[in-house]
Amino acid sequence: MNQPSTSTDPATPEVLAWLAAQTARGCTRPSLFKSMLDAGWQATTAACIMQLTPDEKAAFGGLPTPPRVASALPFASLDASGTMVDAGDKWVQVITHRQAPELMVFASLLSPAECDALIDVARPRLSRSLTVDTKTGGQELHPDRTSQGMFFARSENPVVQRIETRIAKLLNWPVQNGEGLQVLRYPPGAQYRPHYDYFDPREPGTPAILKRGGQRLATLIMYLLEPQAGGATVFPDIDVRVAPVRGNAVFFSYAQAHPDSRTLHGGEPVTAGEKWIATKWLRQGEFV
Ligand code: PD2
Ligand code: ZN
Repeated sequence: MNQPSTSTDPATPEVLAWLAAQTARGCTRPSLFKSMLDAGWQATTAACIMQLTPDEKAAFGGLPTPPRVASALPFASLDASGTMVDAGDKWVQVITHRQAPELMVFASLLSPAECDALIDVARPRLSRSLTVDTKTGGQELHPDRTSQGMFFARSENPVVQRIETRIAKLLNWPVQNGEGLQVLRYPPGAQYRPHYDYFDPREPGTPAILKRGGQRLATLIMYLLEPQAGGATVFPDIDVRVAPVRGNAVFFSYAQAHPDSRTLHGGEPVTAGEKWIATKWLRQGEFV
């Protein structure tokens, strides 16, 4: 095909008609792109006319790759439709998205089999949940947290490893900067009163905690088993309530370790059945 040289908008009716005709006769997207390059189009112009997705740009080659800008916070990159995120081994649908703070609810991040696999391994290892004591940097029993819990080591088994790799891709954050998955079981009556997940910089124990990978920057709570009633995750400052639907997950990040982050959140009491979750906290640096 010929490359027109005079038009200001390269996506002329002639080019679009040619693209449509090639597509109709079964030409694949990569070969269409290559034909445009062979015809003398600049790669960036061809990519623009074909409206290549970021994945296509990376896969087709010939395009300058934008420098990887280190992000200060974990974040999920939405596709062009604004509803899906590439998590590597699957695409994940975003069913709620809010800003200030950045908060997303993902549908079916985990499969039922993955939820069951985490529960099965965690169950015999549960004990009454501890809270980090920011006065000393140690762990303490806390009445605000009436669940039972355990921690997986990072990459502890193939299912944990697969989920961690998926989360790293989903949130653009290295696996090494994540704490091990924490699994919590809430029997009827158990709850997690509203709190912040970052470590309070004013507390004397915080410097010791931060030595293991710096501050927490973001939280991903994944629902493994939904209770028959109760157990929503609530964000009182922004009036958000997330239903604990099995397989779904809520993500939020906090640029400041301060209440201005508006990330106060809690788990409402379970009133019937059991709620199980797995939480992944993401740190600034490598968590050791
Ligand atoms: O289970 C919850 O809904 C919940 C609420 C608040 C979990 C956490 N925080 C957490 O794991 O940090
Ligand atoms: Zn929390």
